[in-house]
Amino acid sequence: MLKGEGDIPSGLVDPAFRADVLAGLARRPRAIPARWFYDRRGSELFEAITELPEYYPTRTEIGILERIGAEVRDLVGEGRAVVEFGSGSSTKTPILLRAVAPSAYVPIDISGDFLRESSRVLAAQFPDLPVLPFEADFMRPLALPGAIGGSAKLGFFPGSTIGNMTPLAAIDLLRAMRASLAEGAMLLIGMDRIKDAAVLEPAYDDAAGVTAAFNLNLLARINRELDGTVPLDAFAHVARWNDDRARIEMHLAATRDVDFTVDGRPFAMATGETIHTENSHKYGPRDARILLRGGGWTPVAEWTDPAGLFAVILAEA
Ligand code: AVJ
Repeated sequence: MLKGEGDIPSGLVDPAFRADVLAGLARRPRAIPARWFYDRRGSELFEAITELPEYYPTRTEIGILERIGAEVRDLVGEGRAVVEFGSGSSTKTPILLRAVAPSAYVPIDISGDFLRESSRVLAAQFPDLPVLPFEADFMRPLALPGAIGGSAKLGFFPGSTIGNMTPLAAIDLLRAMRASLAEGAMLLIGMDRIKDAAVLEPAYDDAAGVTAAFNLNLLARINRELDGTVPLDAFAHVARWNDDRARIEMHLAATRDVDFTVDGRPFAMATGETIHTENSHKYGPRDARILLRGGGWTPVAEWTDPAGLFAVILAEA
């Protein structure tokens, strides 16, 4: 096939995806950022992951949010502008918006398509709430829309998304959020807790193979969008707890010696060699508070589920 004749014309491929994949496959250890999991199929597979019996974080965090609404409202007061980092979850966001009766809702996402779609759904559910989607990279400090200028902000960063970042990057992000939300801001953040590897590993390597399919879909995306020849049957999903760094790591491990090309460039991997595709850092109670303080936030309250699997923390700037 000639370049550009695939189902996605090469002109529409995100140049940052190409750059990250080519650089990530060339470096040692090989690694591709987890954000590239989420094409259409990857997003569907992630939705399926959140419903797996082994994957406790989503249902546990929703349970906590449903329980703490009145307490959060008492601590943050009504009428703040809720600023969500990410385009919002159809289940978690409405729980918070109903609890704190905000003056406006501002979802921030780098992907305009997801943002517009989820904003439309939310605006229909909350007809009296100004919904102001903001297309931007929230990893950097940003100037929020002038329309919400006056009201104090409540940042919302659920899902343990912060766990995808190394502690250094997580602290940079927390500082950027503090700068974006400004004086008097508060932040409600979800963080997954450290627990037994016997619970963590199955959550990232489920019996039905959905997480394996999610991981391997990255290779399918590379083949489709970057004119790749990666043989998917030469790779296995690996999820392992790295105790030293307190994180689950996902890798794609070559099950035989394999050669392939991506965007015309040749790569060779030996049996057992891996591509590191995701980190999911976990934080104990003190770890989480130190991380927040490192990012310029003072924890004011925290909640967990009865088993202590997951934490939702409220902090102030
Ligand atoms: C969306 C980053 C929170 O780390 O648990 C789930 C992604 N990867 N299963 C997580 C994920 C594999 C998830 N986050």
